[in-house]
Amino acid sequence: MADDEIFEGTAAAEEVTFDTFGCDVFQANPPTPDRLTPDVRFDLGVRFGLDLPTPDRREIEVWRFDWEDRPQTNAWPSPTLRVRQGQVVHSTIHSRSNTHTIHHHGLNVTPFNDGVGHTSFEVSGQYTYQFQPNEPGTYFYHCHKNTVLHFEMGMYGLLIVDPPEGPGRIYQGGPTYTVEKAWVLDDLDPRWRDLDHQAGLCGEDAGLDRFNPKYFVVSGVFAPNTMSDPRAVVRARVGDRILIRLLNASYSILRTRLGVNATVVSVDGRALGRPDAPWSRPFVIPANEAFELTSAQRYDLLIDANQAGTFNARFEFLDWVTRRIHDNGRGVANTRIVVT
Ligand SMILES: [Cu+2]
Repeated sequence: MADDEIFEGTAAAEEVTFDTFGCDVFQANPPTPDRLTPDVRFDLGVRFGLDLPTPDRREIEVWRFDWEDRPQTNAWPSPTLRVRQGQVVHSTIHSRSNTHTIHHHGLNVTPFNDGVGHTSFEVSGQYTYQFQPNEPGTYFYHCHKNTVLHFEMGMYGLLIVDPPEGPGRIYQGGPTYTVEKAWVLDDLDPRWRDLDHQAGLCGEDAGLDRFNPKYFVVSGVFAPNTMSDPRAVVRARVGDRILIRLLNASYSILRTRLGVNATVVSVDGRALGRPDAPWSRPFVIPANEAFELTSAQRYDLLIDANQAGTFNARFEFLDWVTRRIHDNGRGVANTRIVVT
């Protein structure tokens, strides 16, 4: 199919200007180039209007993705995608109203499949992103249209790439784990819920430089419920080796303290000390020592559960400019690692 057929009726058929890569990007639903038979496939529909109850008895809306071809989770964050190194993956977006994309963050796929509208296209109907992950680790996917807003609104989910043999190892022949937990940290600003999909996209001042989060969340659980909710609390037995996949999906600097020694075995989907990266090696963060992740960063932490006990995990959400804890010091979430 010729390019002008694929993009007929969109900006691509017209004169290419600065706006073509700004606020008037290509909108298209083209066939996937070099399409293969996938080893694994996901169909994700765009969803709006999920109102989550907040601890102060209000509600806050999130946008998200949910399964298109299997029972809905009706949950947030969006479903976790799990694949294996070397698999051909098809991840299809179903975007019924407006345009959106799926960017599989950190996988470095081909530009046509990267889901970054400004360098490829936004999807108004459906498009199948095709890629083949070659580094096991922790990733995430998110909408990359008017990204600052759509990501804050919640259009993201975790993406895990296992080694070829499946879950249980960091990489092929690498360290093992027996218990796994994802901690996905986020902070929500109610004011941003009043903004339109396109807000700020074409140069107008929508106030996207002002971010004052009021709610602080671990894997979909609002603090302070994070101390008891099983989505946040880690449970293990003595002798287990716990893998925590920590993603900073907030717009804060995330300062974390764990009450137990943890070894960082992977950063941003790249395992430390793997055979093809002999210049790197895992490193230990001693108990109660703070470490910081900026937005979109991931640490994979291994913890040896060698004694029974309850170990705290404390997350502080720091303002980028002032480095103070958000919401007048209330921008904190706590949870626990319970070893029995
Ligand atoms: Cu979007």
